[in-house]
Amino acid sequence: MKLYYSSSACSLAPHIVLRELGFAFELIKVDLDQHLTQFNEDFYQFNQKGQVPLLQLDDGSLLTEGAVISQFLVDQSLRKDLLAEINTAGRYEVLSWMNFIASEIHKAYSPFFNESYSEKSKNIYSRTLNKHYAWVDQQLNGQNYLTGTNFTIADIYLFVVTRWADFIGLDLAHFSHLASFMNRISERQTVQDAIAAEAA
Ligand SMILES: N[C@@H](CCC(=O)N[C@@H](CS)C(=O)NCC(=O)O)C(=O)O
Repeated sequence: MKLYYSSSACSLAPHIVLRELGFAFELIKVDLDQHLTQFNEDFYQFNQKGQVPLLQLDDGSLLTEGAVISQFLVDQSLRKDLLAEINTAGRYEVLSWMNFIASEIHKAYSPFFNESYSEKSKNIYSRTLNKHYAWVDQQLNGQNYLTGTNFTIADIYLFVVTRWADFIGLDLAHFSHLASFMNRISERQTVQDAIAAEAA
């Protein structure tokens, strides 16, 4: 398998999932501004959306959308702790989080990485993020992970997008349960290995 990624982008989530599962994979770096892979290939020829993550399977087929790639990867494995089996309540609880993170949190960061947004617009998105994180912080009160005691792909995705708060100067320190969660996830070896590999 090949994972097309950009350093510290949302592609870090399926990257961590690949390491958690112990799958063999190749990382292909993409320059999102130039739309070029590390081999100087036009990235649009692989993904017309021009976005990472993109997963290429050994048979050449392609899969986009990070939240779905993470689900797909776990479903190829025997690990049921990262995402419970189909038709179990636990699975849909995790998927509900995945959808919330993708649609409400992940995309609320996008304006901060786009120069065409005004400061006024960014302030609106800051307030939106604060509102969502206040709710997330409450959910993490008294539990280590989003769904309770079990580490799942939703925790990985939340960790990856919440790292961006530092990059954009969004202060989340007052959300103490969230801060503990971020420390907890950052201590995992797979997370440290993925971040180091992307920084190399
Ligand atoms: N809906 C996509 C969004 C992916 C996305 O936003 N990727 C960003 C990096 S975090 C990207 O490739 N941005 C470049 C672009 O949109 O041109 C997903 O969840 O996988």
